[in-house]
Amino acid sequence: LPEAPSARPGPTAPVLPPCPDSPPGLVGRLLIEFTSPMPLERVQRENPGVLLGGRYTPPDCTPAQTVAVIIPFRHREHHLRYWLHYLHPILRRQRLHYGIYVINQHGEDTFNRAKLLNVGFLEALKEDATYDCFIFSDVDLVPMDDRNLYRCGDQPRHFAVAMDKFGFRLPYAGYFGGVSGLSKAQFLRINGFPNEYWGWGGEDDDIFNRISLTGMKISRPDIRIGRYRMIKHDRDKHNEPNPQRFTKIQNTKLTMKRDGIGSVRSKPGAAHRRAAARQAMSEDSPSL
Ligand code: UDH
Repeated sequence: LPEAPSARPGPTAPVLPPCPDSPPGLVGRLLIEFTSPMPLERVQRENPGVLLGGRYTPPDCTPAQTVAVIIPFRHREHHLRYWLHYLHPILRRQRLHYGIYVINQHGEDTFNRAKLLNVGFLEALKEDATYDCFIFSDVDLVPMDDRNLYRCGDQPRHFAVAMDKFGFRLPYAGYFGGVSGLSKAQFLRINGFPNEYWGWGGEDDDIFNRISLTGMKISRPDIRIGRYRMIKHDRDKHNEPNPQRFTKIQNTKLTMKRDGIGSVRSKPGAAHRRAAARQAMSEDSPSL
């Protein structure tokens, strides 16, 4: 892939008009299927405008936001190929200025989805400090309608409201799993995501609690538009249901101040990331 140019146009670059609020080239409902294998070469060939690092900028307008899409990941290469195949064209039609960050958990310890998402937030900002919208997406979820716009608003956004595996409806009113989006300020306001949910389940409810406890409300697309196909899979190894999840989600109010983006520990560069988190928090969130 070609290398990404610097994030901002140089002084001689023409000033492009703002991208329209409703992108004109959307097609609506999409046919999504996962039958034939998806070679990465095909994804690359069909998305020539996408630059190294999975980055894209519309050629003809200036988007209002810079969007980092963060994917928690381990051993799901063939899901990732489908995801890239479907999502790049959708995000392009939505006229987004975006970058994709696949955050791989190294080794075979118990999976920790929310902590990977925290790491993704910090890694994306380390690469480009202008990111102001963060979309957190499971690797096996593909939107069935490109009018489900991957952008941030004045409240945290839940995108995956109608998944095929839940019969195209919300499984419960407070569901915030699958695909969600927060602006940088919203993310920092809730001290990011919890780092202490090991194994499957509960972390999305903890995030929902954080949002409610800080006085924000979830925004969602219409159920006819927020439809998703999930790539079928068996339960992964080393991601067994977390038996502590029920007790932990009772305690978000107590834990969210000490456990979050301000306390992520990972290798390498953990100290650097903590410094970046502290700096980001002091710039955007004086209340935390
Ligand atoms: N993930 C990985 N690798 C893993 C575990 C999880 O990449 O080993 C990521 C991936 O992005 C995935 C997300 O974390 O989409 C959420 O994990 P999940 O897909 O296991 O969660 P979900 O609730 O599935 O979708 C639960 C298990 C379903 C078993 C169904 C058996 N028929």
